[in-house]
Amino acid sequence: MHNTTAWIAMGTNMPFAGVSGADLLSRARDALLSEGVSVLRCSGVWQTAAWPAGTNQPDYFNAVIEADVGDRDPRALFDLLRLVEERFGRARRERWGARTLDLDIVAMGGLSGFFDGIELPHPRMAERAFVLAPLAELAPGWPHPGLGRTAAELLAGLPPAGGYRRISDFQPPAG
Ligand code: PH2
Ligand code: MG
Ligand code: MG
Repeated sequence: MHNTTAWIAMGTNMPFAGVSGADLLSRARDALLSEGVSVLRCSGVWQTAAWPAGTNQPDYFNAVIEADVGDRDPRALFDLLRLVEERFGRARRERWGARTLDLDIVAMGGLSGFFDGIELPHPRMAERAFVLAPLAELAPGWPHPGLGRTAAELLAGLPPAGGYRRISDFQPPAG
């Protein structure tokens, strides 16, 4: 598995060390760069209502980055994402609770199945506008290997929902 393209979803709805929202996402992107992940492109930053509806949490800020993860396999990438989450103060309390930083592997190329416990594509990505909207900016034609539909088609097929909007471009990496 060489030069695999991965799409990594980023989300935050709690500040860490006084940093929040789009600033926190760009710092997380810089942390991935410094860990040797070649970030190729970034979606815009989207402000999205917490999902599922009714969880009474602050809005999230979401983005997707496209990266060349070299010869990392899904488990190695997952472990690296965990490490960066922890560095940004991530504590795991409840499932779907508010979080400082969430980094999820959306997909790696066309991989489909379980890889050392990591399911790809992410099992819930196809239902989530907060993943599909930024993904479709970068890779509208990426075909979901299990569903046979592209990112853009999956997004277009979601029930109409408000509650998400693109608020800015991603800031360029810190000099
Ligand atoms: N992440 C979750 C649960 N709910 N809702 C939004 N809008 N954005 C997220 O990133 C998000 C969520 C679990 O990781
Ligand atoms: Mg998540
Ligand atoms: Mg996660």
